[in-house]
Amino acid sequence: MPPDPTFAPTQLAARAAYLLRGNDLGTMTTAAPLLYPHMWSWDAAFVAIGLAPLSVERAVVELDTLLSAQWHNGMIPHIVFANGVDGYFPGPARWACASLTPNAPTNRHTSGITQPPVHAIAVQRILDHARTRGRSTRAVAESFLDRRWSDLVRWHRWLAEARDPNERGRVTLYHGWESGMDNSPRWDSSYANVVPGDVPPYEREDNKVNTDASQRPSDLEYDRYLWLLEEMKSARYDDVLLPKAMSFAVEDVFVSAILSVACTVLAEIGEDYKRPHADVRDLYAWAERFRMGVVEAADQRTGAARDYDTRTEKWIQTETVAQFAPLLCGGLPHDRERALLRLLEGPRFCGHPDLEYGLIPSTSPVSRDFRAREYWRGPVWPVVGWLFSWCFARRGWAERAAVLRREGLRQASDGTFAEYYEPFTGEPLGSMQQSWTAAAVLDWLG
Ligand code: 9WN
Repeated sequence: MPPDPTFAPTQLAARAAYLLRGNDLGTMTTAAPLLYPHMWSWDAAFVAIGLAPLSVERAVVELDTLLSAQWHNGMIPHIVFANGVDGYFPGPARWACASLTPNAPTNRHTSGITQPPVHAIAVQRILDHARTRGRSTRAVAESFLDRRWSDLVRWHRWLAEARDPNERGRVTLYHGWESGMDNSPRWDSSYANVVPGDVPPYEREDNKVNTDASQRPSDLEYDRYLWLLEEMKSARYDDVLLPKAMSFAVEDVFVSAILSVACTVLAEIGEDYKRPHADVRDLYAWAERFRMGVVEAADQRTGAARDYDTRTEKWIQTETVAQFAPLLCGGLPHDRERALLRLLEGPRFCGHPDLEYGLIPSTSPVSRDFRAREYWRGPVWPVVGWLFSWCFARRGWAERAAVLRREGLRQASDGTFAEYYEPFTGEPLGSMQQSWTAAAVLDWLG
């Protein structure tokens, strides 16, 4: 059943633009008005992608705000807190970053972990749009690049060095939130080894906003999330101490594929805009290292990629969207890539006969881990569809990119701009008015 009402493309674009305007605090856009009243790192990059067709200038401000909160070691933190805004837990007091580490900025409150590095894609989209505008807009985009180039390279360098010190080609995460796919079944076995110790008392805010418990992580999951924060704090967020302090440490194949793509994109920008040769060379080298790391994580027959638990030294095999990481960055031998595309388009994922839209569920509907409504355990996340469609277009798979765009827009035509959707019914779930959902629509319609 098509959703009712549905909005035509021009109406939908207007509503998406209106939504971003409404979520705009001035120099940052909240990830969502109630549930997420601050700036999130990968959300901000997608928001900038959505803002670019509306205003290159405003898109630049979004990335400038994020980068002005970059840590001195190069990390972009996963949350930049809006000044004086409460309503999200864990907030600045719980993270206590500035009092624990000199790496944290002192002029901004941030969290102490990171998120997927999609930002170079936003920079590319900004430059693309700027090229179609007048001279003053082009100058805004180019001076942004002058101002922030070294920060962007430092960000990628931090991921490549601090989070892959042994050059295995995969980014290590110390918290499931760092993956952006918080409670994905990918992390269940690793979280099972996280035994919460003395977690200081806390009150969740998320379940006051979203009162349907079936759509959010459980209390036990939250205890573990909060325990990992305590472990990090005991290591003072120190890159060198974290590997020993943390009871959760996984090599994330999806983040690694994103990093590989982002390094290539930034290197290409560097070549086009005549940035230092040494930076471009490093970026290409990291792109290759992480592509190889992803390929090494792929099943020999199906090409499906796995994460790796560095605590237990075991590969993690689950049927989630992350299996398709090699399709983002490339590098698989031809036959394995064909097999992986068949898996994606077949009945275990997009081709499942009961799906409302031909989109990628976060977990395969035939997996025993699948939960149709529960956050990253099944629902379709629009922004993930956008990422795949953008990568597919880049890889020359125009038809596949177009299908994801078409289905993504059909799903979004209900006008709720939901955070995620129930795969079989198309019911909007989680937060409504989610900024990155509107951003994906704006890019698709731009
Ligand atoms: C924790 C903001 C963020 C997204 C994540 C998504 C969710 C936060 C939460 O919301 O995570 O970072 O409180 O559940 O999982 O991908 O960036 O939209």
